[in-house]
Amino acid sequence: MFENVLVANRGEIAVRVMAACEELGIGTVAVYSDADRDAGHVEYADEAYNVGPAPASESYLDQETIIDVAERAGADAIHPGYGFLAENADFARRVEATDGLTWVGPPSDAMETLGEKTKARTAMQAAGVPVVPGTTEPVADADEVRALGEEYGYPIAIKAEGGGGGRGMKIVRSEAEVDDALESARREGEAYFDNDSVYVEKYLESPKHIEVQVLADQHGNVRHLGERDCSLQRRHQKVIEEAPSPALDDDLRDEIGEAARQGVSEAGYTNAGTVEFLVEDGEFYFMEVNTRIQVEHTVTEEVTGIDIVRWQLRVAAGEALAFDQADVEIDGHAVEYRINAENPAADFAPTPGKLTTYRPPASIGVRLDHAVAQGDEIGGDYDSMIGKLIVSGDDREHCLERSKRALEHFAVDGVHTTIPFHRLLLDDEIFVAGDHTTTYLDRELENDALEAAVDRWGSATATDGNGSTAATTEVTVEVDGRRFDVVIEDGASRATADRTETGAAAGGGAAGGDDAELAAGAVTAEMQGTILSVAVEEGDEVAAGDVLCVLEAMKMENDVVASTGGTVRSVPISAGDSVDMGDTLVMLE
Ligand code: MV4
Repeated sequence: MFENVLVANRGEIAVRVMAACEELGIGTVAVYSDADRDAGHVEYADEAYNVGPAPASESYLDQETIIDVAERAGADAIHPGYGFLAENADFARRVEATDGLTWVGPPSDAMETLGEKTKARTAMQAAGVPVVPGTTEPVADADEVRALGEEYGYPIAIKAEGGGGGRGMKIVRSEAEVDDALESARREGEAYFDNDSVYVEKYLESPKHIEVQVLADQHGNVRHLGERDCSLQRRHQKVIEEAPSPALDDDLRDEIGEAARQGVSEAGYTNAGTVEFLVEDGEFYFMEVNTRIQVEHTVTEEVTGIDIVRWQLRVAAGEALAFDQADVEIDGHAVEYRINAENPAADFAPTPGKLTTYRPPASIGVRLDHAVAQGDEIGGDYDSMIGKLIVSGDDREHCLERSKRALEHFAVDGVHTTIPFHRLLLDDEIFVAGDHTTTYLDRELENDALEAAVDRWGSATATDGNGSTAATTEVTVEVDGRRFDVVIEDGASRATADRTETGAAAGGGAAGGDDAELAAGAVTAEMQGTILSVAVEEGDEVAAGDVLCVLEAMKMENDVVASTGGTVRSVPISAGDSVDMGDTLVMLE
């Protein structure tokens, strides 16, 4: 086994790899950029080396410096994590060629073959794995594309050979669209990948994205660890992944797993990898191979009990896989939620900032892979991931119940996060039923719903993207021995509520939204409850202190009163309505 492993990555995956090293008694070497001096992975490692300025191209992607550091630190292996240099066959080759260093990943030759789309298609087809009907050679001109459209039937997809993540892919629905689509696929291929070669496939309208985890050693043993369903994507970004897939039956599951195993086996692959498929109408088609550990490997670990990163290290060191295919059992269900510093209500724009509150959930069924702590700064130099929440349960339904609990108890302030988005999805019929496909979010997700989710469940103090924050102070008060959490708007005029316990006098409580809403005159509910009565209607003139409505919450009747005078513009609630904290009760102007 290795004695000292350099982890050429940052964030949660660097810590995940170091955790596996630590358990195997291996020393750990971190690399970091100027922007990451205080990062979690640096603190976690036994030793750490600065490899350059914040831009990844000058630090985490600097091949020469990273290999120099490995030699200087006396490392005997490099683990690349995901992203950065993980799928760079040239870098793998350089590591392989350096005396005393081992690449913790597949052989560079296998990375090269499987990393290129048409080569991978050819290799898989040769191994008997079904691929989407299409060409394995680039197409010459529009006439050839039209002939293929005739052969497969429209729609077809024109894809850039170097493509990925949806870039350089054009959907063609009729013969008339061929010329324009071909031209733009070539243009994008040239712009993004320096390669204007394109090929053609039959286009599947609404497939599931299913991927199979494989592990292979250097003794010819290849095992698959079942599938993950990554169909829930937004603009080609995965947001939620799960294992097993709610869309496969056991027969299809075995068939896909076996196809993946066979495919990589014939490509001379070793270490961990993922074979991606599209699945539609009970048929599966090979898409591509990811020659690295993936973000979502965690859900497979949870349902198989197999530590994939530990095995990456063991097989790279020459050990044989110690389990047979028949030993791999899928037990229960796991879902991974990517917790990103992004504002779901603003097109998921990243919102860098300081984690003023960071209190993740714990208890049964919860795993958290992260490398941050309260008080840390989420910078803008790398991806926006704060961490990954992985929830396990006996079955999917149980897992989703636990997920609701875990997400409710995930407190983050200072930055926006994807937590409100996840909570919204857990109330979404299609997702809960497992009926979503890869096109679901982009077609069906409405911004109104996202805005409401962020209002309801988002950070009250997140920077709004313009650098300003809605300042609030939270205090806890006891009223007749009962605790209440009260949010006070700093420096803003505020709506207040007089709280009257049924039959007896009491006091305290406040209502209000954020500063922007107050400026616009929204009086919002301070807590979840039921509207008992509404005292005003549109057009009424009210004075400061007038009762607007009565909200029953926690067995108390709360008078919601106007903090300033004005005209009632709208009353979106009526008696009997249930409202959530933050919901608008009355609009004043
Ligand atoms: C497809 C497809 C349907 N038919 N190819 C998008 C990114 C690239 N890696 C492959 N992609 C697709 N290729 C054919 N022949 C649908 C997609 C696709 C998709 C695939 C996986 C996950 C999410 C997706 C979202 C939209 C489209």
